[in-house]
Amino acid sequence: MSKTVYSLCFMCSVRCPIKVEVEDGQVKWIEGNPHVPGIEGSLCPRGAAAIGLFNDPQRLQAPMVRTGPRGSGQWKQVSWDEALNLLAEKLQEIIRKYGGRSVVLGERANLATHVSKTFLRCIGSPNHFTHDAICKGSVNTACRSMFGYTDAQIGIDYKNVKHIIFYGRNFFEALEVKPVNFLMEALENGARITYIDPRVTVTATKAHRYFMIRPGTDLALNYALIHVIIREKLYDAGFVERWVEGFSKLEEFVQPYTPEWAEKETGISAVEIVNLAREVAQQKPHVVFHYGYRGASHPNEIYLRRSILILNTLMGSVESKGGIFFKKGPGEVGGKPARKLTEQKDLPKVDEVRFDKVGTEDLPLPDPNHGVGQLLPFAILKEDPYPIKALIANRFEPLMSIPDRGLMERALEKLDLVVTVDIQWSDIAWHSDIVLPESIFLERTDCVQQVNGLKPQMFLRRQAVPPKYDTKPYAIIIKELAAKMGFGKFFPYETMEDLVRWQLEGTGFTLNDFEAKGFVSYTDKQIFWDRENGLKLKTPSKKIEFVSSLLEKAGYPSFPPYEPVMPPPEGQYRLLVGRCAIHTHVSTQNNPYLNEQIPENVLWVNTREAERLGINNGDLVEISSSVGHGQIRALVTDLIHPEAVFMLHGFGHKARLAERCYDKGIADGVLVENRSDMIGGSPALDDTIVTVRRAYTKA
Ligand SMILES: Nc1nc2c(c(=O)[nH]1)N[C@H]1C(S)=C(S)[C@@H](COP(=O)(O)OP(=O)(O)OC[C@H]3O[C@@H](n4cnc5c(=O)[nH]c(N)nc54)[C@H](O)[C@@H]3O)O[C@H]1N2
Ligand SMILES: Nc1nc2c(c(=O)[nH]1)N[C@H]1C(S)=C(S)[C@@H](COP(=O)(O)OP(=O)(O)OC[C@H]3O[C@@H](n4cnc5c(=O)[nH]c(N)nc54)[C@H](O)[C@@H]3O)O[C@H]1N2
Ligand code: SF4
Ligand SMILES: [Mo]
Repeated sequence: MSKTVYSLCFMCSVRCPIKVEVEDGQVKWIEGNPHVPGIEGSLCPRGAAAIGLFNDPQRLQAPMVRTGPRGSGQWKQVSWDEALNLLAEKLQEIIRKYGGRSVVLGERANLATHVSKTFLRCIGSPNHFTHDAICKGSVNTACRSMFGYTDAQIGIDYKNVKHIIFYGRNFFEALEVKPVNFLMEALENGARITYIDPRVTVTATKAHRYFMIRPGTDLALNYALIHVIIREKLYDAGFVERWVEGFSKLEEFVQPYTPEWAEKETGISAVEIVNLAREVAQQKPHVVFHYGYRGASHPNEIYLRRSILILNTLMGSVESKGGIFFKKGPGEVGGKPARKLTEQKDLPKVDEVRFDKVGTEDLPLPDPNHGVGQLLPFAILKEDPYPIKALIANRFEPLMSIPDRGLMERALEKLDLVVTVDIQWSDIAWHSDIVLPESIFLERTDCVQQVNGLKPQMFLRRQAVPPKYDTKPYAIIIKELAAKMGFGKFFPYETMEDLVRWQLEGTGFTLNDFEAKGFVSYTDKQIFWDRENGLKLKTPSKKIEFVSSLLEKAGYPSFPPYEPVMPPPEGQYRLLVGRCAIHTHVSTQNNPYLNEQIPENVLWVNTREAERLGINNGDLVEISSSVGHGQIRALVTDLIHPEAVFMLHGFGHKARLAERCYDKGIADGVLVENRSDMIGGSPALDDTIVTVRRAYTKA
């Protein structure tokens, strides 16, 4: 029997729409959903490797309970009933002794996040966090400080862009299929790319202009760009006049930040800075300064992201074709979004301080919908604001994704209960007491994906094949656990299809409507708001706030003076980290196909520096920071700034049963210090200083 199923990829969390061909319960072929513009058949290498995941005997196959010391690898396979009974019992005991707030649930934001939030409200815990802060918290806060919208509520019209500027946004490697295809289309129509990174990435090689910037100095570049744009009146005066709050303060502030000043700080010539400002201004408002994700993550990140958003606003490229736009929800066309379990009226409210203190005076600005996950080890170790006793990790890997692995390991030791829901042997699963295996995305229907944008839509992940092993969808696992703890009524479904039907009630759409193409649209037309009078800004002033009431009310300046970045001492470097096209974060290194492509990471070292250190290409080097050390092979190259070294994130796994990637390369998180931009919420992942020397013996 063969069938075609429209679904959503989940080899990374971009969730590209896919078409899956199934024959006799086996996945035969996966391609991008041909009905979706910008996808039209395409997949990235990781999406294509999903078949390798489906067939991988090394993935989790049944619930497991630890029998030896934590991390020893001694496990007993148990039934779902046994696992969930044990978990319910342990949680109830902890809640009885320490209160619901002693339980933290951390997850990569996903389609079932509302299920997790519902569960925590049932048990009386405020402690839900997502990966968001660790990924792009400062971008989120910067967007709210300027527009009143989060970054997730803002999009980019790549297809019509005429010039796009990336600050370490490694667009063609750290990729999302649809935006890549749209930008390729724009390139064919003559669009230009400026790429700024201390390292020559694949994106740099596709750019029309590349700046090898001194690491950590992008803010200086931007202050100088703003200086030139204002001095030469290159900005969109009408748009600024109509929509901006605080322009004259900015004008005054950037006076001293000349291109000549920035040249000394950034290493980019003043002439080039002026040229860039003049060139982009010719294309306004179809110009995007990309606000980025992870590139250039330093403790003042919020101000870098704000400066990027200021540049977009000066170009008038807000709510314009080829600019950035506010995403439109179904309400815009009189429709209703899919329901979430958290909307249930009688669900208890929890009014307690969070473990990370987000929303209090200590940490007023990061988004409380996501929290600041990297603060978890500090909260556990210091028992501040109160003792944390249990961690549930779902689709999130605190040991590899929260910086400073040693710190997180010490924190885990203090917990009474560690539970992981995963699809494979991650390091956190390996260090858990109970491991609950989720069915992989090809094996499960998921909650509805509400996709807001120029056209609001809903997508659905549908089960393509039955689970190969004894696994379940997360929303079913939580429902069964909640039922055992007496909260079953807040989870009104037996199957995933029931839950989807419940979510769709009132939207006017049914499950069947997704059959034909895998998605439904609320409208056929793109919705742009009127740039004269129709921008529905959500800031207190209803303007784009260069002078930000959000920041200033919390006691932070809108334009802090620039603080120079000191070059590291000799033999020391700023450690930069990032992604490649072949792997997803820490998830795919054990995939049989992807592991074959890139089995371990190497350390990029600048050629001149390598000579000085006596390091040849391929040598084993010792790398150390204030929090950890390790050994890794050197890649000696001219393609990186002499003040920096670089390694791929995601290697150095320590779970023995993930055999292909076990102990291959090293984890950047062992070295990266756990320091954050405490205004915006992101960890400063590119800011740790490391010492590099040749290793004479293998550790
Ligand atoms: N293939 C693949 N694609 C992905 C992902 C994946 O895991 N794999 N993950 C997705 C996710 S969740 C995210 S957040 C995005 C991440 O997307 P990006 O943020 O584009 O990805 P990174 O690989 O982290 O790239 C960071 C770049 O910043 C550079 N950098 C470091 N310091 C500085 C600096 O001071 N200035 C400048 N200008 N650059 C600097 C680094 O050299 C590096 O090249 O990718 C998404 N897409
Ligand atoms: N040191 C350092 N830390 C970082 C980064 C970095 O570059 N360096 N990058 C940061 C960024 S941008 C991000 S977005 C985060 C990402 O952090 P994470 O979300 O922790 O990373 P992922 O690799 O996406 O996935 C984590 C876990 O999800 C599991 N998983 C995959 N699919 C499923 C599924 O269908 N169900 C379940 N239950 N589990 C599944 C994987 O097996 C893996 O163990 O990390 C951040 N942390
Ligand atoms: S970007 Fe690649 S891995 Fe991520 S969802 Fe799309 S096809 Fe899958
Ligand atoms: Mo991310």
